[in-house]
Amino acid sequence: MAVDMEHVRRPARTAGAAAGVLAAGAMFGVAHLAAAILDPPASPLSSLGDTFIDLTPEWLKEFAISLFGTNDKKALLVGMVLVIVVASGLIGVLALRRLGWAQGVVVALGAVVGIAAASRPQTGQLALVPSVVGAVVGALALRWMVRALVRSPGAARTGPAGGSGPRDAGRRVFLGTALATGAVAVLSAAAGTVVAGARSTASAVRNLVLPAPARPAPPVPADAQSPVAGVVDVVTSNRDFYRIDTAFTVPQVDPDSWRLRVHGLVDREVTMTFDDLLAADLVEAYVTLTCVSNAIGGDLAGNARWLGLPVREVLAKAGPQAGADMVLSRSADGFTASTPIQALTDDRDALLAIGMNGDPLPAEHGFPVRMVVPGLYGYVSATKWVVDLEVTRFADAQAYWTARGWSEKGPIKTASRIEVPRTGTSVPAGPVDVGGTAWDQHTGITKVEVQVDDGPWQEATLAGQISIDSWRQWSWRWPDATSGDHVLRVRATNADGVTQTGDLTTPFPDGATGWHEVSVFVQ
Ligand SMILES: Nc1nc2c(c(=O)[nH]1)N[C@H]1C(S)=C(S)[C@@H](COP(=O)(O)O)O[C@H]1N2
Ligand SMILES: [Mo]
Repeated sequence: MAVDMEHVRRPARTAGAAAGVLAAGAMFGVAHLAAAILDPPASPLSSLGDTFIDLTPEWLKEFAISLFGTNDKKALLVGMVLVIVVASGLIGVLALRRLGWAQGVVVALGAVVGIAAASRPQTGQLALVPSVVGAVVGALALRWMVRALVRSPGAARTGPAGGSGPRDAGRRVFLGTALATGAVAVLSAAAGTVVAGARSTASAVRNLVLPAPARPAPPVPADAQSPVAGVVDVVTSNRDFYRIDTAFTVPQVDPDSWRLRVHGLVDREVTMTFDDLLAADLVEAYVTLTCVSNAIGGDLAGNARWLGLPVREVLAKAGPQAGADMVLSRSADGFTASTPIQALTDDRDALLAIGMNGDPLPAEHGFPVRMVVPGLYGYVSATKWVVDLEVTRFADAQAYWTARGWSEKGPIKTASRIEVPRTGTSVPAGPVDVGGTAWDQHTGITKVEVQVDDGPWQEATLAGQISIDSWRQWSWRWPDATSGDHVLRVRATNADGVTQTGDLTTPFPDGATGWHEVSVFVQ
């Protein structure tokens, strides 16, 4: 009897699981297409991903970033798909015994995903609809496939000795329903992607012609690039620029309907349009952005030429009131950063940027408008897709990361790294060229030193300085590397004469400290 049951159930169970997974595919595909038509950010996978990111506890996020780096979103996507496949497979198996319950679970899950979508800041009033429509289609597809399975006498009701004729016929019916469901899943997902792509800001980014700056950036000195081959480009291309944000899918903000609202502790509210920005006197400046999560020697930093309107001019129009000490900037997707008002009103080039290295901001770097503030880590200043500035007080409001325990103030710490030679590589004995990059935005770097093993600190040659807001490259010739294992260490000194500390700390809560070192083998 037991053996018999095994024979009866095993194929049906697999088929049930397959039906569950296919139904989920149809559910997500149809919901994606419906969202692309009604409200693209309401697509279920992206709103699930965004919700997951916002709910992730700090330790898990740190762990994910340490494991996957800037591929954390791809990793999350793979993880979500795996969870959905397993869960829907189980629902499919449940459907073999309790079809009604399984359908109920599908519709309930659709409602939960719909609620997640509707609670995202960038979705509109119809955000619940796509997931619910998808879930209804998924539940119907599940019913259709499971009915075919259960009706096929060979597959579900009789043992292996049962007649092969009816069993094959039943299987064919099931296969037909499964194929049709799979086709619905694939075609609707593909159509949704095409429609969402057509509605994206890609063409707006392409078609935007940037105005000439009223105040161009001074030219890059001819010697700004370290002469050592292999050191990063001193101006980072838009393609190579690191990307860090909480957005699972890149927010699509239409420049024509973009508005920046300035409010809070101000004498008068100000609203700006994108055309207002284009018509303003724009300035251009080289500014190096750095992420607070950057590890010692890490690559979460980039230097670009930004074009934008000084934030202080917009604030001046609104007239900040006495007592305000912070500006809470908010993005279209609900991210917030709390920036000391001082850094936005002094004479530095804190910008509402619309251009990056001569091009409109790429969508993933904040199109159409982002903030760039020299000297502060991105999490407290560099809001992409910015739509709102609230003049307020640190005592009255928290921002996305500060509410999660990161420091309220995020001045960038002096940092330096060795880019050549790379750690773990071997180099020939004799003279070895060493090079890298150091930064202390809005103060500037005036000295870089290198140490071999426990020898004396030796002064490197600084490359030309683009601006005190940009990083600065350096080079040093190791005169006579002798064969064996060696450690090279670097430290920088800023224009205030303060040398970077060698004390090792983690990025949390306000940025890592410590000297970068590389281990090399000299042949
Ligand atoms: N809307 C939005 N803006 C954001 C973030 C974000 O998550 N959402 N992350 C900030 C952080 S932590 C950093 S380091 C910088 C990174 O900017 P980039 O991706 O252009 O390099 O963007 C900042 N601006
Ligand atoms: Mo960051």
